[in-house]
Amino acid sequence: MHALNRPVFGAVALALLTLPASATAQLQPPNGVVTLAVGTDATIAALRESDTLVNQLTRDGSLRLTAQTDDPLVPDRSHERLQQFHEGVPVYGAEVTRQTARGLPVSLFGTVHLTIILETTPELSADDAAAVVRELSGRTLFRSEPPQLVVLPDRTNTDTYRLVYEARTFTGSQLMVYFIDAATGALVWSYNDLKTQQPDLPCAQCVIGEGLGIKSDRKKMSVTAVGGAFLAHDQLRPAEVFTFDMDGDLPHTQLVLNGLEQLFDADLSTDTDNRWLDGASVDAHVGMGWTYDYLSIRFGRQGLNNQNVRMLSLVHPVNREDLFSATAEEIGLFYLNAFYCGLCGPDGFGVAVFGEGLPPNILLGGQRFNFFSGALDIVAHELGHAVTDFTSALLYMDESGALNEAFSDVIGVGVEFYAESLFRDGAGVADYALGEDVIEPGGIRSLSNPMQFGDPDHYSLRFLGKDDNGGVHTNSLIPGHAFYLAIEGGTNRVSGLSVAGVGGDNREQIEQIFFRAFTVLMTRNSDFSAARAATIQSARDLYGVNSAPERAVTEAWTAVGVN
Ligand SMILES: [Ca+2]
Ligand SMILES: [Ca+2]
Ligand SMILES: [Ca+2]
Ligand SMILES: [Zn+2]
Repeated sequence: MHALNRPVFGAVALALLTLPASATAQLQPPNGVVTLAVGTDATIAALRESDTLVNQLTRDGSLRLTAQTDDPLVPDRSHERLQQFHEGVPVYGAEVTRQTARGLPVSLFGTVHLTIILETTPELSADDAAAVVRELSGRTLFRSEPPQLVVLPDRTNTDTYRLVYEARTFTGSQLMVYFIDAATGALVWSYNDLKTQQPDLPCAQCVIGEGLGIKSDRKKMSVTAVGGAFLAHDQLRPAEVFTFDMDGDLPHTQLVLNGLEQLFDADLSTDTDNRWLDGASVDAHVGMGWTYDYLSIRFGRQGLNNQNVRMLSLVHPVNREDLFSATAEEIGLFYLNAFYCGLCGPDGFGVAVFGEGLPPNILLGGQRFNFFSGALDIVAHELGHAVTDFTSALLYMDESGALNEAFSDVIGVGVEFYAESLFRDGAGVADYALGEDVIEPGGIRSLSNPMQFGDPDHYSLRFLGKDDNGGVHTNSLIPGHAFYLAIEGGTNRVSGLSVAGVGGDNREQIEQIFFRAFTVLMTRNSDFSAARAATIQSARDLYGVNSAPERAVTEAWTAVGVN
């Protein structure tokens, strides 16, 4: 790992030599960590200075191009995503996005580290690190990726670096990301990367009550006829859509998620006369298809990865009758949640799993829990996590994690309004609540009134604890509420500041602004402030400087206290 290219700190001297004095002061903070956030509002000089720095780091091999895409919404624009390396080893979360118009820079966002001094020869081999991970996860059989060497910036002391192995592993209930010290084998940091619909509910909160049965709404679904039966396999859309009925077999479900057992046609949801009666399968299948259509029509995106990767979901991972013999962890994940596991599935391309809910006579906090796939916004939310995984890959922790969740809620709400506008059978009623069709009454979150569920509607009220990866499912309502205000307008409860929204008839403007900012302008470590800057930039790119959508987005972030 030595001398594959110039050490990064060599670039500092280069920058000092060629950048104007004003730029070096700004671009070389004392801890060597440079945050780039320049766009249409920056001076030409500031834009050039950041661009020059990125060019220098690219020339000396510190920044390497990892993705290049033409803008699907703005002609003549293109987007680069660059990853920083230190002596050939990727620097975790150090990434830059650069937007250009016919080769000229328009915006740059991200973070680079200019003063890394770190030996990059590991004491431990990747196999040693894998053994440590096996011990930590307590599993011998699981799906995992080979540990990768990375330079990990300390999350609190931003000028401190460690050489670590990063290893992701699905343990059956958690998608753990471990960072193992490459010298000592010690666990440096870990987090659960399983993107769930909501925080796990401990079963201590379970209460027993009474409820009603499931609803039955008519909708069309794209399936495959095979040997006199019909399978939930959509081959009409450019991306294939599969819905598998796990028939309540949790061990099989977990082995499939781990990649240890295959899925066969026999596992697909099936029906003999093509009149489908299993609501969980029907809603998952149709919801995935509509989410595909929405991404395509609204954003010109070809599926989850923009290359029409297959979409795959599992329903009925458990039986409701087995509730009382299930562990708290199983209840929290496979009954009372939905999740997207980006590493899971027979091919490792990701799987959405929709929880079974509770028997109709059991209430929890006064709410009934139906089959989670029955909520179009939840289906779209989980698939939104896949889009994030394939683009910004927002780190699922703290503010970047809350943005990851907020993006999925924005997609969930967007798909509901899209479906409603088509007047299709079974599209339901669009709203700014999440999960209201299966967690009744009310749902679990509200972008219009976050406080309805005790979530913050202003930055000053954000959760600062460690639970739920730093409150990713509650702080997400701050950007989520900004999204709502930018569309509908209104006055923020806390700040008293008013927003002139673009109006519901123009909702696609705000949807496109957010989608574009989150997928091409933001990076793994983006925080709320970066999201504000990126969405404002996106508004200018799409609708022009000082356009109504730009003003709406700007006012919305200010109203929720994000500057
Ligand atoms: Ca039937
Ligand atoms: Ca609804
Ligand atoms: Ca909803
Ligand atoms: Zn989520």
